[in-house]
Amino acid sequence: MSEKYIELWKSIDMDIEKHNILLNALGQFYGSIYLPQKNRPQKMDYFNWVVSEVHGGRIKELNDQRALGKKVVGAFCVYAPEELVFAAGANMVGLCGGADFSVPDAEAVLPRNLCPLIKSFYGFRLNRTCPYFQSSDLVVGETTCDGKKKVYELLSELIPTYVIEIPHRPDTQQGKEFWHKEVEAFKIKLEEVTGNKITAEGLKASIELINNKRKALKRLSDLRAHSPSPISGLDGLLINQISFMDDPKRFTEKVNNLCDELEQRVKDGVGVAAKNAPRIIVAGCPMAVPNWKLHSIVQATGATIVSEESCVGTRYFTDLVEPKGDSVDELLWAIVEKYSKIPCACFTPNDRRIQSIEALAGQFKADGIIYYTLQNCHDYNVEGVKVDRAMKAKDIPMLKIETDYSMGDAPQIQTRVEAFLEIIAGKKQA
Ligand code: BJ8
Repeated sequence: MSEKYIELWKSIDMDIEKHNILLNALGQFYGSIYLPQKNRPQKMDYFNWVVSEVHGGRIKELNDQRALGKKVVGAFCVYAPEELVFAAGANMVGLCGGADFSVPDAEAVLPRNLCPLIKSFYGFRLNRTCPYFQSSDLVVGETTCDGKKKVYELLSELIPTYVIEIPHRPDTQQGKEFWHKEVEAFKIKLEEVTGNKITAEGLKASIELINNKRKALKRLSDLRAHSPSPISGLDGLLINQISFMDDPKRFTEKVNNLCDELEQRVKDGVGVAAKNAPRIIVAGCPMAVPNWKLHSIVQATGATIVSEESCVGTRYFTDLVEPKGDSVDELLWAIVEKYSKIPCACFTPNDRRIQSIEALAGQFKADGIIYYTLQNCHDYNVEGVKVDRAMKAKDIPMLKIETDYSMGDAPQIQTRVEAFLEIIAGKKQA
């Protein structure tokens, strides 16, 4: 791939040499984790292809459209209202923030004791190895956690950055009104950047586009709830990750094609793990590409991850925007309603999230929860205390893992996961 796209990468000012090192490492990592999986659905071929072209074909597609005037908005968080971005005639992509590769560059500037996701994305912009960053005309950030909001100040020195202020008590009328003003201001910003007016008709169409994507992901999620699960946790995670990079219309169609195949597997009783394999839900911080660390460790033990209670997972697709009303303002309110239901740990209080984990544990017949926190993520780490209490009350075993993107602690995590699975096995026998 490196030769084929070299001119493209030069045109978006990438560090070609460093990027080659990243691409080689990524290819090997993917090959060693994903390709040896047995009994993968045939329709995963498309998603393998997307990964192989994630720094090539998709970047060409975005830049070909940019040449025709279509802007690219890069984002980090599921609170960035993508319906508005598409209604403004732009593309939206998730920016790289899931790899250890860029962390040393970030640590040359930022404090080391910061969340790896933040260091990763800042490092990717600094070292110019993320083609999505390099293709973005605007980056949209949000005031969720303190680390992110302070790093956006530094990021704005490197790339045009717009920050949406997120109220942390969205259930109050005050919070909703505040959010509505922020969404309205973002709409004006998008119109300014793209030169396109957002109309009610355009917004309705983009709401439908993104709702369809969320519905397809929900359909996939519901299929994973079957026992045995017809698809592996690694593949489920990969599709959730790709949802932030691929063209939404094409992606939706491909996920639905995959779901057709999985429905047949369910009818035939075909699964990817042993029938009695422990069923695990991972709850916590999002896992951006290529963060496959925990899933690969858990899967190697023979257990199945059946769901991710995460923004790269259920928090992204559970609720839809209800396209109520015919004016732009009514539709903006519909967006506020939907987005304020996403239970990020930056909200306080955040009981909706605990209720959602309890409900998922029931729906997915989970044998246990692995509570996943990135190092120095105070919001998810502290909220883990309440989640732990709630799981204890329901007699659902929970293991807390706090980690970063390096593989240094992988053997310890594996040992802890194995011990956790023994507890689950003992409980099942009792
Ligand atoms: S809505 S989870 S995508 S903020 S892991 S950077 S919170 S210190 S990513 Fe998130 Fe939006 Fe919330 Fe979802 Fe900070 Fe924690 Fe790091 Fe995090």
